[in-house]
Amino acid sequence: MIGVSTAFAEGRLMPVQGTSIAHSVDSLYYFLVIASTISCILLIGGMIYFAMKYRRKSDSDKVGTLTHSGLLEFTWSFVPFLIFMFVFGWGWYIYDQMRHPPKDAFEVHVVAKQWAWEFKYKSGKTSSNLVVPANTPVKLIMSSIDVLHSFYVPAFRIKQDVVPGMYTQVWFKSEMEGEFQIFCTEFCGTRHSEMLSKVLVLPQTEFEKWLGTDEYKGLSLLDIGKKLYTDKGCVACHSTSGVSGVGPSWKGVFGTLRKLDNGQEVAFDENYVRESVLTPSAKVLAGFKPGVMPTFQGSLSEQEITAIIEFLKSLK
Ligand code: HEC
Ligand SMILES: [Cu+2]
Repeated sequence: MIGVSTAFAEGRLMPVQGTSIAHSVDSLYYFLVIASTISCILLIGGMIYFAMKYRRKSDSDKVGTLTHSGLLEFTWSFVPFLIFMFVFGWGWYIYDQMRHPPKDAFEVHVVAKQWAWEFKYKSGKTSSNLVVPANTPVKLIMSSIDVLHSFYVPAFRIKQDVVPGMYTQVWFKSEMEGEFQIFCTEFCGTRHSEMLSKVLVLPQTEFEKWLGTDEYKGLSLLDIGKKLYTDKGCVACHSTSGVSGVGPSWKGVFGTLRKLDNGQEVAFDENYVRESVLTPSAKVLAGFKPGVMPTFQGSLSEQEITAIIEFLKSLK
């Protein structure tokens, strides 16, 4: 994971610079930090120096006549003005680049919801991670189906609100292959902090292979569910035979009432499955330990969860 905390752990001041804009943003940021530090030293240092030098040493010290220097006042106003205008121009230049994606940018649709990201490609493929080719401009067209979210990739230095009822966009060109953390940076409810996905930047050819292969082509939801049951490792803990292992067996459970460890009873329905998969600790089945089942948040798309539900239904 490439977040701010890991940057510190690795002895860097900032997250890795995954895009060209990251270099520009960091340069501007460092300039501001250095310019502010110098101004602070000059100002506070000057103040302390003058306070010492001209302090009233004895009662007989007269309060001197205060005079005024037009040139001096002009200079200390005009020089900061020039610096501010310089920062403004520089910031504008970077911001303008960030706002305007190249015409030929590769487009991906992003759907934000409580509490997951979903990435939709024109080919019809959907993914819970944003998979993109390296060195290619990528434009994200984003919307939310519920509340305000915000799309943030620290390593790319891009951040954009994702708003229900409208589209917002952001673009980047990743110069580095690898895995980068996506955060939601707009508090969006209880599990806001779990709204995590990754950007996976692949070489062009590998990306095309990824995009071209529709791993579920021609499969029914039920077949997809069956495939995921083994591929995602549910099989290790959940049997379909009626015998419980680490987790409860799935045989004949759909549509029944389940007894939880807090004594409540809940219906084993679609929402229960969805919740169990995304946040296993929300409701724990009586007789089982919490914290054993990992969350599949970010590694199962909505379509895949639907497929698992269909598979569960089929296990009479
Ligand atoms: C490491 C073991 C493990 C794996 C892997 C695992 N689970 Fe679980 N699962 C559990 C345990 C233990 C429970 C019961 C405790 C709880 O409810 O958290 C459980 C509970 C559930 C429940 C609620 C079950 C009920 O009978 O009320 C569902 C639904 C579920 N898991 C789905 C899945 C799916 C889908 C996968 C694969 C994508 C999966 N699990 C992978 C261990 C696992
Ligand atoms: Cu969010």
